[in-house]
Amino acid sequence: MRIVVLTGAGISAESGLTTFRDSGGLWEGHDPMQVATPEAYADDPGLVQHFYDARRAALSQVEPNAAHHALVRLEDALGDDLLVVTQNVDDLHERAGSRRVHHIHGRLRSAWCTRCDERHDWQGPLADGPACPSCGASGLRPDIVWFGEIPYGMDLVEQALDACDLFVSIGTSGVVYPAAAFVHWARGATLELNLEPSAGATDFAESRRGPATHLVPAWVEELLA
Ligand code: BV8
Repeated sequence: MRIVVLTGAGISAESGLTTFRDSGGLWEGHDPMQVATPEAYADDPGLVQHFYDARRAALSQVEPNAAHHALVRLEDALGDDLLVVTQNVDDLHERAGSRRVHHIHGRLRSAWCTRCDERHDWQGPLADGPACPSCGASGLRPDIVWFGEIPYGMDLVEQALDACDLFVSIGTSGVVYPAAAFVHWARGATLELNLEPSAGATDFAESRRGPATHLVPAWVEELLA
């Protein structure tokens, strides 16, 4: 069975990473148009860099949870028949052991040079304008897809959704496109695992409610039984 799993901030919530739209979420403290658009970066790069430096630093305070680990067990069983497509910019899937993970909205622990277009794994801050390891210029921006920018690897995602037997959406509110449209692009069966109904809940053949650390291990055990 070929499965595509889409994850959102909800799968990392129980690891201690704030989601965007839930109460006390990231977008309560920050206007996304002020910190997550190329225009915002042009207007006030310092504000944007500090926003992402803080989130990058927070990654060392958290660990993958039972939902991330359950998807690793599923990958061990399905191999290349499983693809995890994540909207998340954290690295908890990889730190749990997932190998086939595609970040459509980029990664916090990566810096992108706006001068030489090279990308570099990056752990520390960017606000102090460090030199690019390739070209030496101080033009490094967060390797994040902002609103108005094209998500990464959409061809790969479209092909996987067109060929899948099952599409599963975990921990996402379904309000940001094109990710929110994947349920319509998926050829196979569709299942949503979420704490609350997402904006596209009625588009799924089946929806289960609850925390990811309960729903995902139970679903994986059921599938592998
Ligand atoms: C593009 C990186 C062209 C940054 C992000 C008008 C109509 C339709 C679309 C548009 C429009 N105007 C503009 C657009 C396009 C825009 C868009 O969709 N805007 C929205 C706001 C209307 N999209 C874009 O600009 C995209 N680019 O369209 O380019 C194109 C199109 C097609 C093909 C090629 C090119 C680029 C969007 C990417 C922006 N960057 N992230 C950063 O991280 O700072 S988006 C960001 O928000 C996330 O990555 C994610 O994608 C999105 C939503 O977040 P979620 O992950 O869903 O988190 P949220 O907090 O919202 O929800 C959490 C959910 O989890 C909830 O449902 C909750 O119930 C659940 N939950 C909570 N705890 C748990 C849980 N579930 C289980 N267990 C728990 N414990």
